[in-house]
Amino acid sequence: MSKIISIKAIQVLDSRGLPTVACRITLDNLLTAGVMVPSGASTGAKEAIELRDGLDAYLGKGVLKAVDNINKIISPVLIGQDPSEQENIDNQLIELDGTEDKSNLGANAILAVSLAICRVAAKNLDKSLHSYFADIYKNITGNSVKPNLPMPMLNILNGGEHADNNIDIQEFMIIPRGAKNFNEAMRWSSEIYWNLKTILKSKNLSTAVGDEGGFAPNLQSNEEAIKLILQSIEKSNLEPGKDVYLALDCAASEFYKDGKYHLTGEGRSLDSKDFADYLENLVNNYPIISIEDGMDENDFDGWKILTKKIGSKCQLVGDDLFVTNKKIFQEGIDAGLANAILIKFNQIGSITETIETMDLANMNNYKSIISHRSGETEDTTIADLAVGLGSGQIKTGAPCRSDRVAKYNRLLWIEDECPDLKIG
Ligand code: 2PG
Ligand code: MG
Repeated sequence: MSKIISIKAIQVLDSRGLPTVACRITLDNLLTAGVMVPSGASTGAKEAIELRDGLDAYLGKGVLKAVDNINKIISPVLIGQDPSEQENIDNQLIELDGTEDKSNLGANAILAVSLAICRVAAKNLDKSLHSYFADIYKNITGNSVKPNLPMPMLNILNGGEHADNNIDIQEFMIIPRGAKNFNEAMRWSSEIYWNLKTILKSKNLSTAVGDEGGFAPNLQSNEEAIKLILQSIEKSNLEPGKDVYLALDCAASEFYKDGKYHLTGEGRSLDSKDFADYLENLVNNYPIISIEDGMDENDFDGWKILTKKIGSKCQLVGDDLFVTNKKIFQEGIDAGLANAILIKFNQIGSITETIETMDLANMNNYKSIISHRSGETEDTTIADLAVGLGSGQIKTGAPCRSDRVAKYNRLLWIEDECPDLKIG
């Protein structure tokens, strides 16, 4: 048995230039592994708490308190322990924190340690991180998963909180579903992305990018964004609705106020029923096969209307709605809300809980998508997580910006190393 001899955290920067937590763990055989945690902008209200210092430095966004919690509180407890005891270690971290929302030590502190434990344990067993994730899924849940390569969902046009343009819907994604493998999926996506750039330029529209690498032009409407993407698919000699499909993340909680969905870019406000009609109309007219957070996180009646209306023909994904939280997700399942869940490990704050939530999805026939955050680093853990847990889908931004591309590149390597893995 190998033992942990050191746990060290420091403050590093994420893709927005804001601080985040990095953590490195060393074993007695001197194997070492490190991770960095991501950070969201359009966060769900019930997410686990990301500890921020609130002092002058970094406009209040420093994470030195979380770093200190790792170095001074967590580290002494875990030194000497066996890193292959993932569930046990995560439970100790949860207990040490002692709050429902991890506000004491910080979800950013706890997750950094939880992920670094996975990485160093996998290394110690000389296993790839993705096959190690498949193993611990079995250990934690008693169920097996079939690893595969995820179908990428690439956010090539950004709006909402992720861009300074007038588009209300946060993410317009392409899904290269007709591609025979991950490599081809990425080639198509890159070509579509570049053709979109050419089209935007030819219309004198901005080609500056948003937080997730997608273009962020000012447009007349959400529908115009969809049309531009369809043009770029065709310009790539691909067929929308056959080779390539579309997905949206409305992040509707961001524009829901006083019972109305305010599409300020289009100058109109809709109630839940009308907004569900609006989305149904988009699904009927365009090859949209997935809509995330199509309703506000507390508008359960709206979610029911939407699920009833288009749940049989469209993947409806709960992100802010479920916040990767097993308890909240179970309530949503019981109420019949949505039919898929977005999995973001920093919403809940440990790998064990992430896996438990994922298992709940599998047990209830909800689809799952492993997801990045809008604030990312070069850390590629989610690529391995998507493969190991066999989620079949990943969303990690545009094929642009190293913080996004790092994940896709890791998946290209995995596909090369594991030719038996199938996509989707
Ligand atoms: C989302 C995410 C990631 P954020 O809403 O799905 O795309 O954004 O990390 O800002 O919550
Ligand atoms: Mg979302």
